[in-house]
Amino acid sequence: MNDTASLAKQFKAELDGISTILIGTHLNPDGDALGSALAMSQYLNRLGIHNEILCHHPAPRNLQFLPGVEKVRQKPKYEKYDLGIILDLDSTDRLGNMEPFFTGCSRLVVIDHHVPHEAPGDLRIVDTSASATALILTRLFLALEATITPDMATCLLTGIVTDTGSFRFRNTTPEALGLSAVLLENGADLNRVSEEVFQRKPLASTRLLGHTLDTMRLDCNNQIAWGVVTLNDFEHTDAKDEDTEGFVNEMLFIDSVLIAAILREPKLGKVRCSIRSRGDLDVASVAREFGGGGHRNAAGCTFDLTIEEAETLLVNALKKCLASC
Ligand SMILES: [Mn+2]
Repeated sequence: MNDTASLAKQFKAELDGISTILIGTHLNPDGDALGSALAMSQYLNRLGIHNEILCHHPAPRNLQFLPGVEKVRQKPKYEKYDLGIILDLDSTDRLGNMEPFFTGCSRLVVIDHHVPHEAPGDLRIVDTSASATALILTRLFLALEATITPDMATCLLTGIVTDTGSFRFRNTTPEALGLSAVLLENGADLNRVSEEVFQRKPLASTRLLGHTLDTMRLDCNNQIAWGVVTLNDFEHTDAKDEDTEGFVNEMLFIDSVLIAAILREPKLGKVRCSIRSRGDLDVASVAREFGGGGHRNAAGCTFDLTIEEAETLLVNALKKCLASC
């Protein structure tokens, strides 16, 4: 906590005399990415500091309920900003097309919980043991004695709920529960967050899930399961890439499965993979092998290959990962 107090002081010092701030987060933003960015924006609004949020992709359907989400844009207003604050990412290339706007900022603050890749930033508030970036931000706001409004609390809780899988993953620490309770006291709407993030999806998504589970592949005595969603599957069901969110978990739920993966081909020559594992199996190292990253039990990477080529490479690496344990 002392560490938080000193980082909070340094963060406050970064805001001294600043009039424009650019807030950024990663490609394919999740609840932690957008929840953190929006909470930061609302904190800066209360301080009267002009701020904008940039993200390579717009907010996905299940995060459209987040207060202030209309602020997320793909283009900045000005040419140069005093300060950039990037949240929930470990390297600036995860900013996608937004990267040059942030590397052009006079100073850069990084707030994150991933294992660092490149360690960019003039001030780094990074804690790899934190369940979510939103949790680090909650700590920071409390240390700064900032008012956490109900909207900020809902955004922050969305980050914690998303990254802990509704308080089910092993990163659900006493602190995650304790700070979530604080956010509830500040007016966060847990029921709304759970329903919007996890319990509402288009028919096309469920149809595509059916097809993906139907064609699921298994290897190593059913300890590895993976699904492949081709461009043709997307077109056939009218589903979007974001509609495959959670598919990989459905495969990990199978009792024999230790590693699950989903490969999607949202366009030809581009393959996105999400990988999940149980226990000590480190799939982040597999993802890093292919230029991706993440956490031990939840990681991802992208291939500029055909889906068949990507499948061969990934499955071989997953088999190695399983054998090494
Ligand atoms: Mn996160």
